[in-house]
Order: sequence, then structure tokens, then C-alpha cells
Amino acid sequence: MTTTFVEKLHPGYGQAFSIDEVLFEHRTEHQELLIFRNASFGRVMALDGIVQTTERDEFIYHEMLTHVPLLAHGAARRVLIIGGGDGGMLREVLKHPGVVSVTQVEIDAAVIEMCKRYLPNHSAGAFDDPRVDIVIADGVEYVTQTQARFDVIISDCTDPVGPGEVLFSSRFYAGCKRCLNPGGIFVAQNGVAFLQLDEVATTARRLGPLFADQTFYSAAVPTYAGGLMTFAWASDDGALRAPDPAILQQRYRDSGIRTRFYNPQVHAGCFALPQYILDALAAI
Ligand code: AG3
Repeated sequence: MTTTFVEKLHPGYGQAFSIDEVLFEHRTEHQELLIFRNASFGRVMALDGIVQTTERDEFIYHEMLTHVPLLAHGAARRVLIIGGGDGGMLREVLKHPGVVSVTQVEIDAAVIEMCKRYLPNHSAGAFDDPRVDIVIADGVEYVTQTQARFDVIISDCTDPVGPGEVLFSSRFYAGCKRCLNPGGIFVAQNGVAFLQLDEVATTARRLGPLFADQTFYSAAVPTYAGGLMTFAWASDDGALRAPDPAILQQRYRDSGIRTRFYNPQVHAGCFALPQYILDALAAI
């Protein structure tokens, strides 16, 4: 019998997937974890009833949250991932030959374990890479206390409800600022702006004052229904959001990375924001 998974993240609007096979369903120490198979999106992982990732379109999200900051930086050696238990972000970061270490701080060990088993194509062996250090801990506490420093920090979090809410707090952003090296870049998933415009404004209000330059970039990810997903961007070097196209092209070519969504032209264009987002930012 086929059942239906209905995601209700936004008031009065949702999206539905047929559950063609339940692969895993369990209440972890932190949240309700569900992994199922869907005829068009492949394997789908949801936390607390919200779709986090699917096999079919995960590349868009993971490529855009890794290659944009890493290639804009140009010499990132140490990377911190907050969340990202499915391992997709880790896989993409590790494709950069210049990266010598990646620390991943995930609060829920069960997400990592079950995604390794049921979504193996996401991590594709990344958890076994010797450059990787996995820390099972609260991301806010980690960035507030660690002595480690990073060139790029990626917040691959859930929406600001439940355990992920603290990853949108001023305390978390200040902690990230604290452990970024000079010239470092912070990026974070920031929801679907058309339906979650208040999140864009809230992030700008909290993150903006901590950095010399703060903006958003975007991509359309089908699974995050409702239009463009925005990604928060913060750094103390305003030039990093607009790299020279020839340099970007050169870095992309030198990296040898094969992508399916990202390319230097997409990179150059993704910082152009629709007027309704600019208006919301101007109003704060
Ligand atoms: N991070 C998920 C973002 C969920 C956003 N949902 C939304 N706003 N529709 C996902 C983890 C993937 N590594």
C-alpha cells in the first residue's frame, strides 16, 4: 500500500511525496528521522516531518553551499561543517584538493549512521577520508568554545524550528565569526525566501552587524518547494562576493571538480537577488 508523506513547513501550503517504501523510521534522541523511497526523487530523508534531502536533487544544494564559498576564497585549507549529517556537504568539500582538514559537528549521531546505511550515495565514502574529523556535539557550543580556526564555515542546518533553531541565533553567528581565520567566509542555508522572508530579514539583522560584508545568494532546489532557496553569506572582505570571472574560471578548472549545477557563470549570477528580497533587506 502506498502512503503519502505531506510536508507542512509553511502555513496553508505543503508538498506531498508518495512513500513507495519505508527504509527507516525512528525517533532518535533528538528528532523523528524518516528515510523512504519515492518514485521520482529516489531516497528521501526527513527530520521532524520536513524534507531535508533527496537523492535526485541534493547535488544542487550541496554544490552551491560548498563550491561558491570555497572557490570564492581560493585558498581554503580548513573547513567546518555544522550539521550535514547525510554527508553530502562533506563529499563536495573533500573534492577540493587544497582542503587539508574538515571538521563536521553534527548533534545527532543517528542521522550520520542511518544516512551512511540508507543514503550511501550522499557521503560516497566521505566519512572514511583521513582529512575528516567528526564531532558529535551541539554546534553552538562548539563554535563558542573551540580553539580551532577555519577558512570556510558551512551551516547545513534544518529550518529554525526544533533542534536547529539555535543555528540561527546571534550566539551561533558570533561563535562562527570567532573561529574564522582572516579572509574567512561563513555560509548557511537560509530557507525559501518567498515563503520564509522573515528568516532572511532575521538573519540579516543578526549576522550583518558581525561582519564587514553580509548578503545572500540563491538557487532553486526543487525539494525546497516554493521558489528560490537563499544562502546566507558573511565575510570581512567585501571583494569575495564578486570574484574576477577569469580567476574563478581558472580556480574551477584547476580544481578538476566535475559539477552538475555549479559553474563559474552560475556562481557569478547567484548573488543577484530579486527585488522583493532586496526590499525586505532595505526595510530592516
Ligand atoms: N538542510 C535542509 C534545509 C531544509 C530546508 N527546507 C525548506 N526550507 N523547505 C538539509 C540537509 C542536507 N544536507
